[in-house]
Amino acid sequence: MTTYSIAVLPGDGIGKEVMPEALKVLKRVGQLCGIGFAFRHFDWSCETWLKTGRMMPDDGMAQLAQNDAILLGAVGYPGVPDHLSLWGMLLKIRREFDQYVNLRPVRLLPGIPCPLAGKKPGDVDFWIVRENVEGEYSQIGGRFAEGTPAEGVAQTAIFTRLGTDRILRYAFELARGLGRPHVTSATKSNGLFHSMPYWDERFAAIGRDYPDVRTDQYHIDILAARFVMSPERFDVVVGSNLFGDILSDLGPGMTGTIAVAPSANINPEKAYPSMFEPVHGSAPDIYGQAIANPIGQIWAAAMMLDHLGEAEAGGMILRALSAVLERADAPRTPDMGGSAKTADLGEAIAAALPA
Ligand code: GGG
Repeated sequence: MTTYSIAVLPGDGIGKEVMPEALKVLKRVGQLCGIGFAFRHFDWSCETWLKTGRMMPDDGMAQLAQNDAILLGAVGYPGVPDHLSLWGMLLKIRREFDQYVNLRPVRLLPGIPCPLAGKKPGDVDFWIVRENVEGEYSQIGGRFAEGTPAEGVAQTAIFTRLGTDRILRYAFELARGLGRPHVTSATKSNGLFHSMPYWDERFAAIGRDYPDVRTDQYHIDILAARFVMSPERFDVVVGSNLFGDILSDLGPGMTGTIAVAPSANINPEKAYPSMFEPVHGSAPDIYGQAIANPIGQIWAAAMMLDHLGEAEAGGMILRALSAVLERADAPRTPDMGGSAKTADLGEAIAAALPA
């Protein structure tokens, strides 16, 4: 039996509430498929920052590096400036483990009221490939002329040839592998004078290596509108760090609730552990009520299994959560229009796995 060492970081807020449900489902699927998990728990969070001034200990990355994968909940909580908590843990892990691909599915699941009129499961089903370690997310810049009428800030975005080409290539390979040879690029080359014309240039260059893959590109503003108006036209959408982040909240928002959306931070070369998390954050407004939807965390665990080469087990989880949502009497958390508790839904998904 293969046993995987999984670093478990619930993090902040509802991350602590949804993580136990994902572990419950993983343990059950592990029993069914003969997969062992050694969960190593880390309680690093904004509470750690308040006590120590850091999100994780000095040897935190070395501790994480010893695992096959990382399962993360949420990062950020009132009392700690968001940019410090994010850069102190989430973005630090993405960068130092070169998890340059952020893969996020946008899929309308059964049984969830969809705000887009007339759409049913199958109509909205595509992938967002977000560049995850450079671009607009940068610590380069600073304040100038502080305290004077000329005060301002500069924030620099970085697009390297290596970083741009490898994410574009990943998107093309994904589209080919899915048998849906179509890649859409998110750009804004009419407004961003340097970065986005370069992005477009590299998109065209990499695209020439994939003559079988159809391409199109939209400025981010009209792309957002097209997401809402005609989501069925998309297969794989590739975007920079910021554009991909925004689109991958918009996408799940269009499917009724962002709480179901997972996110895989992948180092495709497997030189470092990859990290799997729900798209959602720590949701302090509902933390403590035990009503958070655990599906994003559970689906993230399924993506982790796919990455580890356990696609059969990952597929079982997806089928179980769809089967639960298809039931009229399914426990639904408030974001899905019900009044169920987090654990009720997690339990139902674990119970829907084959006996
Ligand atoms: N689930 C992880 C989490 O807390 N995400 C919230 C967030 O703000 N993420 C920013 C990002 O993905 O760049």
